[in-house]
Amino acid sequence: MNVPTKTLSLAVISAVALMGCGKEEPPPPPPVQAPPPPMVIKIGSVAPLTGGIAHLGKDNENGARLAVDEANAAGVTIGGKKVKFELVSEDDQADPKVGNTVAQKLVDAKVAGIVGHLNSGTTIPASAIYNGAGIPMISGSATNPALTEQGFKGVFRVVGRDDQQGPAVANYLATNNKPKTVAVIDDATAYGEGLANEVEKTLKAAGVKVLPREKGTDKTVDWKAVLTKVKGKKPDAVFYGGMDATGGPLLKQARELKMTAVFAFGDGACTDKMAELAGAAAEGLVCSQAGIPVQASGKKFLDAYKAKFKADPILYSPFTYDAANMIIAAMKKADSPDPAKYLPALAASDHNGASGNIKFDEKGDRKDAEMTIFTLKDGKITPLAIIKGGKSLTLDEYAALSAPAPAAAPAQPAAMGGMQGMSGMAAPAPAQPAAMSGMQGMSGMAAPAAAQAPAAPAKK
Ligand code: ABU
Repeated sequence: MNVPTKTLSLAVISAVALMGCGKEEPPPPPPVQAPPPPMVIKIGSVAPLTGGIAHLGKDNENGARLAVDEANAAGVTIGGKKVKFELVSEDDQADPKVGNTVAQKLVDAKVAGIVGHLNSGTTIPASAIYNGAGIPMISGSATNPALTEQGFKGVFRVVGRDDQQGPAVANYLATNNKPKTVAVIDDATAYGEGLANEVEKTLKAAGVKVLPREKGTDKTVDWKAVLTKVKGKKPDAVFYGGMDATGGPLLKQARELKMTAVFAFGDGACTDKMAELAGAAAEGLVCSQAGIPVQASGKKFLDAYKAKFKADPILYSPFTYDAANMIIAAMKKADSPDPAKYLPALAASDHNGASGNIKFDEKGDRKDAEMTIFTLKDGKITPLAIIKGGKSLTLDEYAALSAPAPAAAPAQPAAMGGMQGMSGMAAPAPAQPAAMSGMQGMSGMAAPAAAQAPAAPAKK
């Protein structure tokens, strides 16, 4: 570049003149320090995201994702460092073998905690993998008692157990529908068969005749042969242990065969999906869930879920939301994401979540888990009664029980947020007075698991 000699001379003269005046250029400002990157803490979410019950798997994943996103938005500091939670989601396809493969994948990815799996059949074998790796896990939906009977100290669930749910739905059926003979069908999974066993045991104890067990699989959608055999034995009621993807066709085909028996299902088939799959045939279905109904899970949670996912929660997302929040809260309390350090805080949790207050017993089961009995009415599963501590409550009674005392609730709208929408959503079914009167005499039906299950072995 050619610089004119005159211009260059002027610049040199100016510089010398400045030096001569003793003036210096101010030092450049120190470079702005970029904040240190946040510490990333991975939390695993695992459920079937493909296949017949992908809608339930996605619902479970959504609950955990909402909790993680809310924590990141609020900002969390652990061990003096800003943290960013990352949800690592895996699809176990509701298959125990795939479940074990993705469980190992999550361990290899160094997740610090697990929310999952959905099915008892995948959760039970995968729990041994997480236990071996020292990673705590909380299932928001697996109800087979065997999960927490293994003595694994990092294994928890935030729903009730099938040795609570089976007696609850069977006693409801026996008391309100008074069947003389009941057919019991299951899908040959850890969940379906286990729950059917509990129902059969309770019905027999109540003096009800139970027909020899009929079976399908978790893929069966053609039930005609099984139903034709069952119809010939003229049962007054049919209980099915299985999920909604198979229960819907079963109910639809039963009505096509002109079966008039009362049908009763457990939590896996206690969703609005039943009306979608079985149409009008689903009306009058009796079913149970191993926790409070989603309608009772809190306005804050319901609104946040709908805003984020443009859909309503289906079944157990309030429970996976709570599970993820409990893992995060335990890390904060221990001031460490190290599983060995936060596990004691997790085991000692006293968490007021979307699904109510959660404390764990020595096995890792939820203390005093609620059970809810529903009927399918106008295409929606409609809660009839919430069973808590051996008592049967309406939704409004449950809401009143769950609301904090007035003195502790200066901001009532927020405090009551969870329950404000309940009355409208829990319109009593026409049969409710009869149903409830039946339930009232059943104080033993939902005895806490602690009173029913064998003593826990020492935790491994
Ligand atoms: N509890 C309903 C479905 C999940 C399970 O297999 O336990």
